[in-house]
Amino acid sequence: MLVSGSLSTSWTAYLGLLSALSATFVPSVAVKEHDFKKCHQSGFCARNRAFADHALATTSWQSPYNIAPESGSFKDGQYQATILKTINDKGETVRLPITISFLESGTARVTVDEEKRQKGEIELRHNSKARKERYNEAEQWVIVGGLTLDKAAKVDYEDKTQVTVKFGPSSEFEATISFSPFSIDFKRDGHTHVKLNDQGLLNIEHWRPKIEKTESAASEETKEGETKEQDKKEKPKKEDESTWWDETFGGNTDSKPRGPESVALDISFVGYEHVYGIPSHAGPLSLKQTRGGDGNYQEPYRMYNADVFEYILDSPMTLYGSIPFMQAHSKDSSVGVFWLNAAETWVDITKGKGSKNPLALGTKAKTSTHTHWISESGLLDVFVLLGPTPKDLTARYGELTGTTAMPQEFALGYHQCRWNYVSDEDVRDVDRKMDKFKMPYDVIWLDIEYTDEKKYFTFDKHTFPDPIGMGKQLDSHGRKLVTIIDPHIKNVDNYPVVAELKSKDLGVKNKEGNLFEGWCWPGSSHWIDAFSPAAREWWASLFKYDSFKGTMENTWIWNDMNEPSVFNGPETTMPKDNLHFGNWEHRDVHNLNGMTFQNATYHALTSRKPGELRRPFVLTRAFFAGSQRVGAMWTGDNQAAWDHLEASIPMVLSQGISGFPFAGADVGGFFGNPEKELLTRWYQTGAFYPFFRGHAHIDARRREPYLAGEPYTTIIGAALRLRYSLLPSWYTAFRQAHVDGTPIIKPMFYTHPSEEGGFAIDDQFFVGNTGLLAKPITQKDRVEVDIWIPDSEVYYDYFTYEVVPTSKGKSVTLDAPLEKIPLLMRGGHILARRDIPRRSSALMKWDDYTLVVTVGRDGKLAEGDLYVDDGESFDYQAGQYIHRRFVFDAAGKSIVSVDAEGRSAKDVQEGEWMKKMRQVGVDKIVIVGAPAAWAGKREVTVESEGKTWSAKMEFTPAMKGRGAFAVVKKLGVRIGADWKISFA
Ligand code: NBV
Repeated sequence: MLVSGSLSTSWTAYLGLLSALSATFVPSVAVKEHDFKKCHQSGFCARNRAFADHALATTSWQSPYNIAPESGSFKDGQYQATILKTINDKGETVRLPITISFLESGTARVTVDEEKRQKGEIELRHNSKARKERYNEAEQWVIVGGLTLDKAAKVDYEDKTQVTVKFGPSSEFEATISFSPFSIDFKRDGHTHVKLNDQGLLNIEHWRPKIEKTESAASEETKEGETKEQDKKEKPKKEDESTWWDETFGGNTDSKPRGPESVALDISFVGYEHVYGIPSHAGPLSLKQTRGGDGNYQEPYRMYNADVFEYILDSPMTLYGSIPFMQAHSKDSSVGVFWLNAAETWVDITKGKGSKNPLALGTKAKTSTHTHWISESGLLDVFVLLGPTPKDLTARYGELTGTTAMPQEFALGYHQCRWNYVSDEDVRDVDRKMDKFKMPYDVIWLDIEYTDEKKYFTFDKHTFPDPIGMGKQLDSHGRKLVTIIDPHIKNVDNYPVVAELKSKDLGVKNKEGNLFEGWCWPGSSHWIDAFSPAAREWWASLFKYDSFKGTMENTWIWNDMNEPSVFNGPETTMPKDNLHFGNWEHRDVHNLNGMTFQNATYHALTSRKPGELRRPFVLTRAFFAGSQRVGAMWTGDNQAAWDHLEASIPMVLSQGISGFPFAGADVGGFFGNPEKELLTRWYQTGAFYPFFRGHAHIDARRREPYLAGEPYTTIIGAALRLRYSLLPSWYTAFRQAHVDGTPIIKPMFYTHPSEEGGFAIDDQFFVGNTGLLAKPITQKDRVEVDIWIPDSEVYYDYFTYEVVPTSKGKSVTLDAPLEKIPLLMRGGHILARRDIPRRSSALMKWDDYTLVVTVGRDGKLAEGDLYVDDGESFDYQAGQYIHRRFVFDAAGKSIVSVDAEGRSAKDVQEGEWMKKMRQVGVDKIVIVGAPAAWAGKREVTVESEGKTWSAKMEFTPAMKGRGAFAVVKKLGVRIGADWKISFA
C-alpha cells in the first residue's frame, strides 16, 4: 500500500486505524521525493536562489553590505564592527554587528547578528510567544572547545577600505576584510584559499513589519510558496513578498511569526575542484554541482533532518541527519568551513574557472568551487579552517565539536537486529542458533514491538514475560541487548510516563504554547523536549532499573524517529512554529533536535544505578555536528538492493570525514528481501563498517545469517569471524578517532592527499592505520574487482600473502569469487588481531594477540600500534590502558614493542584490569614479505623483562607470486611489557 505524504484527515484517520490494529500488521508505507520540499517550494531557498541569479547575472552587481569603517576595532584576537545593509534607494540601512574571532588553532570564526533583534526591538505576528533574538544557542550544544582566541593575532595592514589580520600557527594565515562591499579573503602561505561574499550573495533578511495589503494587491500574490516568476523578471526592484509570511506546503501552514529571516552567504574555494562532507546524502563522496548541467543535480544539497524512508539514491535531498561541515580539496591543500546553523539549510555548489570576477580570485586557469549556503533563520556563524591537510581539518573540527565517544568494545562487534524479535523466546532461540552455527555476535536488538502497545519503558507481558531471564542468557556469553526508545510518548490514560510528561510540563509546545500533540507509531503522542534541563533530568529517571523494569546492566538503547518524525506534520516532522525550552521556535533548532534527544539518553544511561558507570551505547537516526560525542548512527531505511549496498560506502565514508565516524548501514537492506548473494556481499561489506548491524523491516523474511544455507552461511560466518579477529585493530582505530577526530575508515583523498586519481574514488578505503585496503564487492555476479593503488608501496593479498602486481595510480584487477573479500595489506604496517574465534568479543578479552607485519617495498621499516583498555569503563581517562607501538626494522633485524606514548610503569598506578591485561601474551608474529635471507633460519632471540630466550620460527619462501613469510610462534612475551625479537 502506498500512502502519499500529503496529509489530510483521511491520513490521520488511517493512522488512528493503524495504531488500533494488531502489532504485527504494518503496511509498507513509502514516502517519495515529492513529499519533501524542493528549493522552489521552500520560500527562503527560492528567494536566495533568485537573489543569486540576479546578482550573478548583473554585471554591475554590488553587494549591499558594507562595514562602517569607523565601527571596526581589533582587540585580543577579535575584530568587531557593524555591517550596514542598505535596504532601499533612499540609502536606509539595517545594522548587523559582526565579530571575527581568530582562534589559537588557526581557525577563524565569523559571526553576524541583527542589532534590532538582539535588542528585542521587533514585533511578532500572531501573538507568538517565540523569542525575538536570532537563535544564538547552537554553540552551547555543538561547541566543546577550540574557542581560545589567538592573542598573537595582529593587524598587519589597515586603511579606510580594509583591514588585514595575520593569525594562526606562526602567523602564516591572513584574513583581509574589505569594507565596501563587505567580503573576506583568507590566505595561507600568501595564497587565497577561501573567500566569503566574493560573489556578493550575502543576504541577511532583516526583520520588517508586515504591511497589510488591500485585497486586490494581496490577490496578486502566489499561493503555496511559489515565487512568482513573472514578478522576478519584470519588476526586479520591487521585492517579492509572496513567501515572506505564512507559508503552506502539503496542507500544513507555517505561521512564521517573524516573517522572512534567512541568512545566506557565498563561500568560494579558490583553486579547489573537489568538495566533500555535509552528510547525510545518498550520493557520491565528492559532492556534485547543483545548478544543472550534465550529470549534475538541479537542486541544492538540503540539510533538514527528516524521516525519509525508502530514500532515493544519487540525490541531494535531505536525509535523517545533518553535519554542515564541508572540506575542499586540491592536489596539495585542504581547507574547510563549518556552518554553525541548526535551521533548515540548503547548499548550492558550482565549479568553474575563475568566478564572476576571475582576477579577484587570484588564479586564472584553475577550477574553483563556489558554494552558496542558505539557512532559514538564526545567526550567520561560520568557521573557516585553513588546513593544509585533510587530517588537520578533521582535527580542528574535532577540537570544536568534540570527537567520537570511545565506545565499549562490544559495540564494535556484530549486532543482530530486526523489526522485530517477537518474544523473549525468539531472542533466546536466535542467540542459541548463532552459537550453533559458530557465528560470533555481541548484541541482539528489540524494535518497537517489544513494548506494551508502543508505550516505551514497558515490555509486552504476553510476548516478553521474562525479559530478565532473556537478558541473563545473553549475559552468560557476555552479550548485550539493545531496546528501542523513541521520543514520541503515547498519549493515553493509565500510562505514567505520559502523565508525568504532562504534569511536569516537559513536552514540546505548539505555537500557542500548549503541549504539542501529533501522530506517530503509538497514535496520538507528545514529544519530550530534550532542550529542557528538567526534561532531561526526568528522562534519566525513566531508565533506572527499577523504573524501566525488565532491563539490566547489559541493556543499551536505540533512539529512532528523533528528526523528529511526526506522521501528520509538515514533511513528516514538527511544525516549525512549535516552541521548545526557552521559547525558541522549532524552526531555529530543528537539526539539533535529534542530538539533544540522544544526548538525554546518553546521560540517562550514566545514572541507572549509583556507583555503576560505564560508557553508554546509544544509536541515533537523527544527528547534527557534535552527535559523535554521544553514540553511533546508521544510515536509516535503505533497501535490499545492490545499488543501496553500493551507496552505503560513500555514505559511511562521508560520515567519517565529517567527524561522526561511528557509522554503518543496515546490513542486508531494511526494506525487501535480499537475494542470498546480495546478503552475503553485504555481510562482507558490513564487516568493514565501523558500526556493523544486520537489520530488516517487519515485512521482510527472517534472514539471520545462519538461515542463508550453504555456501552462504559459511561465507557469512567467515566475514563475521574476520571482523572479530580484527577487533583489536578496529578498537585502536576508534581510539585514534577519539583522540583527534581521524576517520576510522579513510577514503583515498584522505590518506593520499596528493594523488589526484583518488579524489573521486569512494568505493574503497583504508582501515585505521592498519594499512588494510578494502574494496567490498557491491555488484551482482561480480567475481573480480579493480582496486586503485594510490602509491608505490608493495601490497599483499590479506588471505594468501600474494604480492599484488601494482603500479602507482593504476588499478589492478583481482579475482573476487563470492567467498572472497578484496582486502589488501599495504607494506610497512603492523596490525594486531586475535586468531581464536569465539562467540562474542567479551569472551576474547583475555586472549593472546597475533601481530602481522608487512614488510614494505624498501624492505626496511614497518610500524603499527595497538590500543587496549577495559572496553567498558571510563578508567582509560585515568591512564588505565595499554598503548603499544611496534617497529620492525629490517636493517636492525628486529621487532620491538615500546610504549606508544612513552609512559613507564611508574607513570600509571595500575588498577586490577591493567595488572591482568599486562599478562596477556603476544603469541604469534607473522612477517609477510620476510627477507629471503631468513631461509633456513629456525629460531629467533627474544628479550623482555630482563630475560632472554629463543622461540621457533618457520620460514616459507616466496612462490608463484606469493611473498615469502615467516611465522614465529609461542613467543612468550606479554602485551604490557617492552620486548625485542632479533632475527640476526
Ligand atoms: O521502529 C521501526 C523502524 C525501524 O526498524 C527502522 O530501523 C527505523 O529507521 N522505524 C524506522 C520506524 C518505521 C519505519 C518504516
